[in-house]
Amino acid sequence: EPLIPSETLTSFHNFITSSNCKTILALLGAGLSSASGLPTFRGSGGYWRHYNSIDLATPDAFERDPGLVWQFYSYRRHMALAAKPNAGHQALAQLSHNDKINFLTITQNVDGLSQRANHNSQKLIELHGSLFCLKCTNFTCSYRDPANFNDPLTESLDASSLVHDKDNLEDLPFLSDDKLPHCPLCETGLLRPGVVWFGESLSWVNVDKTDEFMMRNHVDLMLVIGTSGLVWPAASYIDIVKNQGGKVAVFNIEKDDTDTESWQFIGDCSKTLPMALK
Ligand code: BJW
Repeated sequence: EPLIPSETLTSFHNFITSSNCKTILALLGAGLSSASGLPTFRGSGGYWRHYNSIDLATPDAFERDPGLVWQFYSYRRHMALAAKPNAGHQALAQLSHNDKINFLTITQNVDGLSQRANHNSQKLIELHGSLFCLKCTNFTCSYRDPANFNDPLTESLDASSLVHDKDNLEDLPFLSDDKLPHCPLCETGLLRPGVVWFGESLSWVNVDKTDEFMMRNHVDLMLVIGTSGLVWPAASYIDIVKNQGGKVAVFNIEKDDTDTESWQFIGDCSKTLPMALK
């Protein structure tokens, strides 16, 4: 059990239940799903086999070796489908159904675990897309499948052989394009995961929805959950809230010594979130 000082819990409870706390924005990162067994991006868990996850999450990597990147994402789809939402996802989902609070969750996670915890879908933005969305890479084709849960996607992408073992230096099989999923609409384009890679634009619909929420409401409280806060523009929302005088509560397994937050809940957020939101 994480040890949260009782003053922290009390002052947080007092604020969140007060009439000064009408609007809450939550920003989620990989740390929230780590208690569900899914690896984070940075730190010791950030490797898939001997590849750095960050290096595989780029358009360059896909262009260079789509078979390798597809094997990485097939493994991630398989793992996410096998994982279960944890008590942290559930506590947030519960908050999302509280009609007395103006609430929005921006998740950077692509694993679908918030949805499966029954988070209010009107109040959930998947800023970095979804593992279960497929898009055609052909610029002239608009094909998009927002919810494809097939596992495996093709015979060659059977994830049961794609283990997460950072010491595994054994080469993966090279997969030529004909072994990878193709677009059913244009029939020529390779499909790709519908996630946002580095250097790519986020969906304007998602960015606009977030901006609108922040413009229309004064965010009284922001919950920053299991994220390193390094990736833009997700991280910029924290500064916007701070600059507007909103309070920030950070839920992270690591202590932030440069802390200027209103509250810091140090520990596994699948435990600290339910304690704080109880
Ligand atoms: C626990 C825990 C437990 C562990 N309990 N805690 C301006 C300034 C600087 C840079 C840029 C800039 N503009 C653009 C850039 C470039 C780039 C960027 O931000 N680079 C920085 C790294 C410097 N940004 C982009 O390229 C973005 N695109 C863009 O800006 O386009 C312009 C545009 C903007 C707006 C509209 C239109 C156009 C795109 C960024 C896409 C990021 N994509 C990825 C991959 C997604 C697909 C996939 O999943 O494979 O998203 S990268 C990766 O990082 C993934 C994550 O969502 C994201 C954030 O990581 P996260 O979630 O924070 O995870 P970790 O591992 O970093 O941290 C885990 C945390 O949890 C740690 O703190 C742990 O301590 C903690 N933890 N266990 C509580 N149990």
